[in-house]
Amino acid sequence: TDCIHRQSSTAAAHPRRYAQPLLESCFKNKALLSFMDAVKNLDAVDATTSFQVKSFFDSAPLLKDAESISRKLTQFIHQNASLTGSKGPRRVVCVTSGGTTVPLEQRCVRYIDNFSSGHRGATSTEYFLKSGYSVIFLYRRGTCQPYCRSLPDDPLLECFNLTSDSSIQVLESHAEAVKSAISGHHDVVSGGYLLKLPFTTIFEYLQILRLIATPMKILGPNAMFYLAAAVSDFYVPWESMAVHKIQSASGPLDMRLAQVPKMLLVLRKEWAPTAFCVSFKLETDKEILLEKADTALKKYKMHAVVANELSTRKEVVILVTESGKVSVYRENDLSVVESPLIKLLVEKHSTYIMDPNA
Ligand code: 9Z3
Repeated sequence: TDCIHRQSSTAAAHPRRYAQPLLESCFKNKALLSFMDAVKNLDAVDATTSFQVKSFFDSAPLLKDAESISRKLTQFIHQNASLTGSKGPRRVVCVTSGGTTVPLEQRCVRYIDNFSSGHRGATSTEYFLKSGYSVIFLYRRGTCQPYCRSLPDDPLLECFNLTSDSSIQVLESHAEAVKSAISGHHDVVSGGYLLKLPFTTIFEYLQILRLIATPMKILGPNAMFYLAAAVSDFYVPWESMAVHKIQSASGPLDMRLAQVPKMLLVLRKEWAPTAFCVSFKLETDKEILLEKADTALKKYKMHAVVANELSTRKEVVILVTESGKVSVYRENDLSVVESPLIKLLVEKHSTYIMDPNA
């Protein structure tokens, strides 16, 4: 491209003499050719996004335990891919849950966070498992876990008691919740149907998501991505981040955040081209919610987008697909909106599996 820039300014001054050689050198330039290929294929990830995605991963801090995560994933996916139930091969869904943090210092003392409790991801995981899916639960450390919804915030201190002979007793008031948490969790973990992978930062989240997508490819259309995590839109690139704790003595903090590259289209087109992909759209202004969800559906080629508003997210969500918009409500105060939502998505996934190219 340097060469093209240099030649194009000279060529601008002498158009006839330089036009032909300039064109030839353009077509010999591999970067330009691959850019033109990308432009020809409008469905593909554009060159700018590809470049931003590459820079994001190249400069991200190395993922600790990448090898052991990959090993666990390969084993989990191969084991589940060999299972067949009454409805055909076992389906596997990657559920992402909770919010990503954005560190402000490499030796991190401070970070930017968001509100997400992980309730949506944890509850959805339970309903996917109930529907016969195996689940890779990619969750933010410390957020809500599957089967723990009915437990108090501090289960150890609030559910259990020490008796006079030093044995542990479950308080009667929490006995049912503890029993169902233990048995629900035990069944799916011992059956090999649930794999939990934790993340904290945006760097860990996106690196693990990419690691998950690669072995998921062998599942073809039986794979699903259900992206409920609240992912940071802005971050501090690792190489421009302060190494040590930022000092307050230096005065007010002036900081420029870069945009996190939009990975949804990359996931859909490159990492997991045959999987059924569901993303979430969150807004606080309901006037723009549906328009934004529609844009996400088209721009990132999602199979479905779940639109939700911050204040009503536990009561209603709107499922946006190419065939229209459906409002999904929880049945009553004791039920959860994830129950009808997952039922609907499982139906859509079944239709997709029958004809992925429809
Ligand atoms: C969601 O919209 C989830 O439903 C919530 C769930 C985060 C609202 P909780 O964890 O809340 O149960 O407390 N997740 C996606 C949010 C998001 O970051 N979406 C991006 C966007 O809106 C697209 S990936 O731009």
